[in-house]
Amino acid sequence: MKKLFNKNKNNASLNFVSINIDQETKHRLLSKLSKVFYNPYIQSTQEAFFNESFRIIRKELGEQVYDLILTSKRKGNIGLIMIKNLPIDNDIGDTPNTPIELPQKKSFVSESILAGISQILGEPIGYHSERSGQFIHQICPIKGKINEISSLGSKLFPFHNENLNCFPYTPSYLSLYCLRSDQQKKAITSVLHVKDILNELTENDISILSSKSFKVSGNKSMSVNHARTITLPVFHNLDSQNPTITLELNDMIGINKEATNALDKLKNICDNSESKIDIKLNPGMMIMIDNRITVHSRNTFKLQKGGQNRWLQRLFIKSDDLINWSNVLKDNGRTINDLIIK
Ligand SMILES: O=C(O)CCC(=O)C(=O)O
Ligand SMILES: [Fe+2]
Repeated sequence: MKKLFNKNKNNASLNFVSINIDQETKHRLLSKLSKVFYNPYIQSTQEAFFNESFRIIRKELGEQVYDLILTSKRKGNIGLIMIKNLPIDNDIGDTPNTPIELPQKKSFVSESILAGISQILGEPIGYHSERSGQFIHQICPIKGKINEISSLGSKLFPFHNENLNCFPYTPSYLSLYCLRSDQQKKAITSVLHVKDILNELTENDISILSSKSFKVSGNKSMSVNHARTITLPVFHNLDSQNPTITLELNDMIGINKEATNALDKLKNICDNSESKIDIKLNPGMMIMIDNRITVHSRNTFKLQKGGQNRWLQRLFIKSDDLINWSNVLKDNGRTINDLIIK
């Protein structure tokens, strides 16, 4: 089959940047960020928290690393940025038990790393119906939801993009920061570039998958019963060199037989792709994933007793101003009122 796009030396179209923070910078960041006292989980101090964390990162991350992230954003074709050896809080406490339970820890080092570095790419955003509108999400297995196919479970969470039911007001990036890995170190987050999916499909499949024939409904981690269902294509902007993707393998259904068959084929390609980048997140490791040009997944992992479950923190970022976000943003300029998206 003729390949539509050329691969890079990793045999994948995914361009990714990997950064290692040196020990001196790590200690400096820990010392400065330990003193951030603005609470990211309280409305009255959230803005001050975002400003303060960005100010410290701007100053202390080091010009080289800062510029590398900024340049990656400008290029627009970097699907994944990985940063290792970042500091976390001295005592992180137990993994939270509910999606909106706040961490027990006394400082906000991990939150400041997540928010400070993510702001190099754009503005943090939240969704009214998701996790009570919180910006920093605790990503860990939640009692009663562990068998759910979502970021609250521990079962295979197949390839997806974030918050498709709010399309086109979907995050441009999602950032994930690891505070605790699963004890067996089996959890793997995988990222796959849209071009590597397109390369495996026939012209006819691509044409079906570019039609508005795929239905998705409310996100499982939405805390309010969110009813919006949307029908959209899987592939967009195919006439450019930078196609984009909106896929949710778990929830999406084809609206007719042709669409269902094409989606099945797509699922098979994603599941068996040799071009995906597999990442084992360790404490102090952060990834920023472009939610427009890649899809991501996570495999099954084991639960742990005594507050020791795997624990990530997540933040959504918007950097895409081609659409008019102001139509759906609340007065704080950050919360998307998904209840009014038409
Ligand atoms: O647990 C992971 O590694 C990723 C989960 C996920 O897809 C998400 O939080 O958006
Ligand atoms: Fe996700």
